[in-house]
Amino acid sequence: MAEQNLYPPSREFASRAHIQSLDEHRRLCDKARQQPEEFWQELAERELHWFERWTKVFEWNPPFAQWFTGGKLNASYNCLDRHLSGPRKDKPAIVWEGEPGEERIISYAELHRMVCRFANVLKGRGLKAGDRAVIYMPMVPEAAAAMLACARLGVTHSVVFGGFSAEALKARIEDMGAKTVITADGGWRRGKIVELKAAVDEALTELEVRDVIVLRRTGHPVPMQAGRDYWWHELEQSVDDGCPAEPLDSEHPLFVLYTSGTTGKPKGIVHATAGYLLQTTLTMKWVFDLRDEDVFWCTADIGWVTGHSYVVYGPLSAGATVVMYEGAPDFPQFDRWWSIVERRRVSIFYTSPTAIRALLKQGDRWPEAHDLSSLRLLGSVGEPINPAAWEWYYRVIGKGRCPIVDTWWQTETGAILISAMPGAVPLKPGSATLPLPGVEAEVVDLNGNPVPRGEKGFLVIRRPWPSMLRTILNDPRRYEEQYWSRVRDSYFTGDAARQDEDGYFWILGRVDDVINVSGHRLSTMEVESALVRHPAVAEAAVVGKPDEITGQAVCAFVTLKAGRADHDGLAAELRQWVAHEIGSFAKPAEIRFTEALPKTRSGKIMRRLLREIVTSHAVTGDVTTLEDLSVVNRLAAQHDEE
Ligand code: 7RM
Repeated sequence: MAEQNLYPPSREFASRAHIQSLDEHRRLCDKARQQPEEFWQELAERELHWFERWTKVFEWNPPFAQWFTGGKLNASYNCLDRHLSGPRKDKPAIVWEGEPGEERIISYAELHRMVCRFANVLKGRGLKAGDRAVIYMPMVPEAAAAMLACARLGVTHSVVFGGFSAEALKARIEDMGAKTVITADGGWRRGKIVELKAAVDEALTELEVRDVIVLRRTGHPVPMQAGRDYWWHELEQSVDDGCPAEPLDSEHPLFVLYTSGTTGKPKGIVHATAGYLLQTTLTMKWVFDLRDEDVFWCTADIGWVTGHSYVVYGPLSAGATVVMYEGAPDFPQFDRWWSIVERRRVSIFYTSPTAIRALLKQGDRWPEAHDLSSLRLLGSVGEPINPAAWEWYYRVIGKGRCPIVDTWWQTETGAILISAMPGAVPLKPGSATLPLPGVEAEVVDLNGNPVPRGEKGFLVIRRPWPSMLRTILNDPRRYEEQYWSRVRDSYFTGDAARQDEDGYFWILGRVDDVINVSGHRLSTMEVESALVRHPAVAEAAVVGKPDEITGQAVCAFVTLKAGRADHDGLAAELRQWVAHEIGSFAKPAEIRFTEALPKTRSGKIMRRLLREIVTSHAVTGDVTTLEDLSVVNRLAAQHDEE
């Protein structure tokens, strides 16, 4: 399987790369395995600025890890101040484009000033190290500045993706115990305003916070509540340009990011400052092969982990020029992204397979109308990339010149863990290739024994790594249960995988009730809980249905309360309901009304059967514990009629 589809690095690429050969790759892996303390210590010295040196490289009291204990540093200082003493001072840090077409080019010195000023605003509102703030903003430079201002003071931030609803926002503000919300009047998406401030107001109807700080972005009128809501630009009028970066403990919580798990309640993933910053910075070199002249564009929204690690912390810490775009890829036309690549001379481009498939579908004429010759490296993240999408990305976007790094990682891992180093590792389309140095990934059975090469198993990581999550906010028991109890002394990723004869990893998708829609994680139970809160719904079961563009799509089986007839209007209403409860991206693509759901004798919904119905239309395997087999037959038959 392997050989005929191998894409070794070109000599030209390898000769200029940070890591230039498989030998060098292997040496790093060996060193990390044999002398982990020395390995990580040298990298921490080389890659980060420290106010005070650590006393211990790592401490591992399963399931809790600490890295660089005793050390003091500041993420904002590392992303800004340390670049100001040399030529990077006037280098563009952020090249931003608004959806309506405005552009801003912000140098490191200017971004530093923006961040210091906003940190002083936060200080003026009484925020200090250990406090928490929620950020709910569009993709504008101030969103990155707000994150870095929090980091500067030691205020732990939680960015909530602007596509989440007021309900979802409220749950996150509450779980964070945040007293400050940073938002904007709105943002632009497909020519329309996303009403962020309105959602904040709705979220805060039954929840008290001290301050809501509002950036004026669109300029459309929004109500401001006296004594609670403040305009960013007004608070900023009276602050100065300087704000020292707080020396923080290595383990100081930099941010919390909510992600979907097996249950209906999202988990607040906690990341610590030093380890997170080290691995995001390092992967900029190892994986993206970053050089000073590069223009780096990761298309993710800052509301997802990819935006945290590869729009803000990783690239800025590494001193890159980052492209940031506010709006939709298809606005006003399908070539918006390619036009940005051409005009900004993007050299490293990082996006999701869903986006690639959606743009591929529009045909080659869109990218072909643009000069994409500045590109030298492409990246993929969020879901497995299928061969057709890989080929198109490689040929039509990269013109057969640019390696594609398929990067496997998670909100929990903080940084990329499995990926090619593009100057060293030959690519195989669809494989994330090999674990990075220091990452002991394995494919095992439930007892933790490695499965033979070629066989499917659970992807686990055998020992802690610097950017690993530290806990789940307010729920350390769930942290232990979810990640460290399934397979003994190993981190359980929730993914199935296979290793081929060359040791390459092929990620096969989730083994839990998490589905992946457009590279966004959704819990089936989260959507089910949202549906059953609707007055007409009795029960709901949600499964992922294969989708040509989005990878998986949400398919909901719904039973109604007595007296409600199923009709088209209700399906539309339920879809809207889910958008309101979670966010538009969680809307079921399909709702199927049924009289009953297949259950085991103990009353558990048999999602496996529903999955089979939506994927293969037929039901195979063991159904002997089904309470009522006719339910399944009816559902399958209903499908055939459609
Ligand atoms: C970065 C991110 C994590 C889940 C993960 C996988 C899937 C991510 C890849 C991938 C195949 C990849 N964080 N996943 N990257 N599957 N190949 N390169 O996506 O927390 O939102 O999702 O995404 O299932 O467990 S995430």
